[in-house]
Amino acid sequence: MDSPLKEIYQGVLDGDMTLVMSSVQAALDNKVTAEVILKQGMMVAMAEVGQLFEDGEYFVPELLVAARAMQGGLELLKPFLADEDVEPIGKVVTGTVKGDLHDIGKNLVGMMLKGAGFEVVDMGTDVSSEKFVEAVKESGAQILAMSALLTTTMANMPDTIKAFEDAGIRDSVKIMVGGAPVTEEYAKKIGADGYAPDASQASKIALTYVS
Ligand code: B1M
Repeated sequence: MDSPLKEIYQGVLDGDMTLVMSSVQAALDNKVTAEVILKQGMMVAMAEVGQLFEDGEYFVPELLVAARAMQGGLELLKPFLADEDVEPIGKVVTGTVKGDLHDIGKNLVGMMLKGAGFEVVDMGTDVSSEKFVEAVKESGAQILAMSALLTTTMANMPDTIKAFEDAGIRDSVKIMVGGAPVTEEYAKKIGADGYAPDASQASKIALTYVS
């Protein structure tokens, strides 16, 4: 790993936002692409943070500072991933399902969707089925992209799909799902229209819904 990437990795692992931000800037200055910084620096580090948590070496405070450090780095990458100055080709409502506070992956999905030309209505985290329905109705979005990071909260995805059916608007919106515990098989089982394993796939699939 090159030096700025090593520092980004170490910074996320240590929850050192200052180090992450300065090394992301250094990598960008050295013409390292946002994609490489993200995939080879930050995401590898976050996977390691998750492993250390599973092994009982890290606890929730370490997860929190690692997440804060990663968000700091992402802010610097945002202009390279999301283009805010283009006429939107469609509207997507994004959000993390009820009971779930993880938002880094969902934010990345939002950035890539913006980069692909979509307007994004971000509902944040811990979003109830009713709120998702309301947001799609109010915004007129063609697509809903839901995220879940916990095996316990992914069960709120089918509940949300049912809420769209109950509201009589299921056929007017494409529903995509994603997040670490979510699989293609699960997406099919719950009646979602699409599944994306990562943010760039999510934007590619969303494009097929508006073309
Ligand atoms: Co939590 N956490 N966490 N956590 N956390 C996980 C998810 C966990 C796997 C860690 C572990 O045990 N190894 C585990 C879940 C186990 C399970 O359910 N099977 C876990 C746990 C247990 C918990 C708590 C219960 C811990 C506790 O309190 N005892 C608690 C739950 C709180 C809650 O939500 N109610 C908790 C809390 C937290 C923090 C708040 C401290 C923090 C989140 C901060 C934040 O997000 N602002 C946190 C973190 C940081 C993690 C890990 C370490 C990292 C998650 C992350 O940001 N990854 C995580 C371990 C891991 O994932 N390895 C873990 C980076 C991100 C870029 O990846 O979100 O997967 P990801 O997104 C990917 C894809 O999944 C996809 O695209 C992205 C990449 O391009 N994607 C989508 C995501 N959403 C999509 C939506 C789409 C499409 C694609 O729509 C179409």
